[in-house]
Amino acid sequence: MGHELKPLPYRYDALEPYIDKKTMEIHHTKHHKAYVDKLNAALDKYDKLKKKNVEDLIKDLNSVPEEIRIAVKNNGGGHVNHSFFWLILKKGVKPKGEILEAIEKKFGSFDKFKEEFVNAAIGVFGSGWAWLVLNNNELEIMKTVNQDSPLSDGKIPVLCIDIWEHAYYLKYQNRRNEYVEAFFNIINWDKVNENFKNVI
Ligand code: MN3
Repeated sequence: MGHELKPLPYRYDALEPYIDKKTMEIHHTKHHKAYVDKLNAALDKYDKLKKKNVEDLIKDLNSVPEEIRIAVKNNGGGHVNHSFFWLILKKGVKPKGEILEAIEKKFGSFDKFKEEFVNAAIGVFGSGWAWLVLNNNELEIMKTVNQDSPLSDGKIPVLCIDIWEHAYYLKYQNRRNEYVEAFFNIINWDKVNENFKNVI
């Protein structure tokens, strides 16, 4: 059985015009699926590890045998990061609730938070992610490279943006800044607030 690619909880065109249907379809059915397939292939001979959920694998990479550790880090990371990312996307939800209060308290204002997050996202060198995480119950903006997950550093994701070119290139080409700006129209703040409240 192994790890599975779950269907998205919305249609591929649900985020138009900010993220186009074709990008979402390829991103989910090709890129995300490839991470799941390669994770399963890496774990094939490891019956005990196969039973662990992917978050637990990524939280404790040292428990993964060295010969498959990089494969699990990259493909397990790809699986866990995308599964998280899909759920924080939705059109037309305004920032709200406890997370908005916590953001305003930590960054001074929502606009200041946005500026810092946008700068982090634009500043990812090559492929990676920008995140809002909880680090010892403190909100923090961070970047990761490749498919590295904050979970491997003991940090809890609240919000993230995929900065791999496959996430935006069809529509935005080299204009990463426009993609990051558009992303602020499709953040599911209900889900982000839920992520936040589940931790604090
Ligand atoms: Mn991606």
